[in-house]
Amino acid sequence: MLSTTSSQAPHAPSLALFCKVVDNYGDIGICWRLSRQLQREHGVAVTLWVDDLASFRRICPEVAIDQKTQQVQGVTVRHWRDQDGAFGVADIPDIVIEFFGCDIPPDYIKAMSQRAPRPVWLNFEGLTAETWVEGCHTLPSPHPQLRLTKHFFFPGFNERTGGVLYEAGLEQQRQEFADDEAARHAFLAQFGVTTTEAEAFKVSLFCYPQAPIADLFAAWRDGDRAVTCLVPEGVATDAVQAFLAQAPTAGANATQGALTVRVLSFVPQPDYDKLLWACDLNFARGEDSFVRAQLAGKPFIWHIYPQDENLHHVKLQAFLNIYKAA
Ligand code: TRH
Repeated sequence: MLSTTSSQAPHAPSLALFCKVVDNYGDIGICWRLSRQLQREHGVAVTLWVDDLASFRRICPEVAIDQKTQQVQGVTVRHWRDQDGAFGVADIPDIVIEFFGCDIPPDYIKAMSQRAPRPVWLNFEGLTAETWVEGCHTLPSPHPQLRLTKHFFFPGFNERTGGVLYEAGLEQQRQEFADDEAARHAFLAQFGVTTTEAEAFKVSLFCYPQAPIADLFAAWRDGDRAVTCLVPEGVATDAVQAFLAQAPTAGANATQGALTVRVLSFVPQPDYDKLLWACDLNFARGEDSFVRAQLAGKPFIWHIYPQDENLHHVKLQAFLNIYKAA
């Protein structure tokens, strides 16, 4: 596990984390979570290089999308515009992490090779429960020309992997929230959730566009239990729009039969945990929401990201194997 004891390093190590947003919010979601945790709990001076500030802003509204460099919650955020740029050894921190094999600028790598001591260089890979990662976690990958070695870091679900991100104090916060009905109601009320809606069976719905949501809505609508379904803006838009008979923008809501659907604005990342904690059932999708849904301790449905040649079936089965055994 990456985490849990809170300590301030006597000599704060410095670290640069490079994040390329390939799609959606998982890339920046994981990098932002890791950055904050390293800074808060381990006293690391973190610089987060990210190429897509607009996506970042959706999960962290403090981010300004027009700034080259900014401070956000103790983390230095730099807009990673391209592979150009001249770097010297003074620009290189103690640790460099590239997320998911994103190529960091060549001149930066050259400066890394000239620094004494050379930085620790990690490639932070994607999360999977497949067993092959256990043999690959921490493997070295020497640079073909320079005196530099990159090591693989594979997150995972056991001690032979790098674990998952899990903040100190998270369980206590979750428990306090669970014990505080007024706090839960106030949290939901900010999205317009009424007392009646809050007393129904509450579901958060974060899925990919392929999910058969129209059928799911029809089943809930015709069921005999009141259901409140909370959907972040931009998720399952066709089915939500059809149900609401209006644009699925934040605040839009409608009730048909036993089902109320309500669209929420995207919430800042720490509030996404609260949303999971406040609901009775959660639908999660990419790596990060999938882990957070588990940490929430509530029943969840994983709408795993569909991949070519049904590769996601292998990933899903690998997870089910360890989940059933646990
Ligand atoms: O956005 P995702 O679908 O991202 C995924 C993953 O990156 C996956 O690896 C990749 O293959 C796939 O895209 C293409 O789902 P994920 O990983 O759950 O990330 C969502 C992030 O957004 C997570 O950090 C939680 C955060 N979030 C908020 O902060 N506020 C919100 O309101 C919501 C709904 C999510």
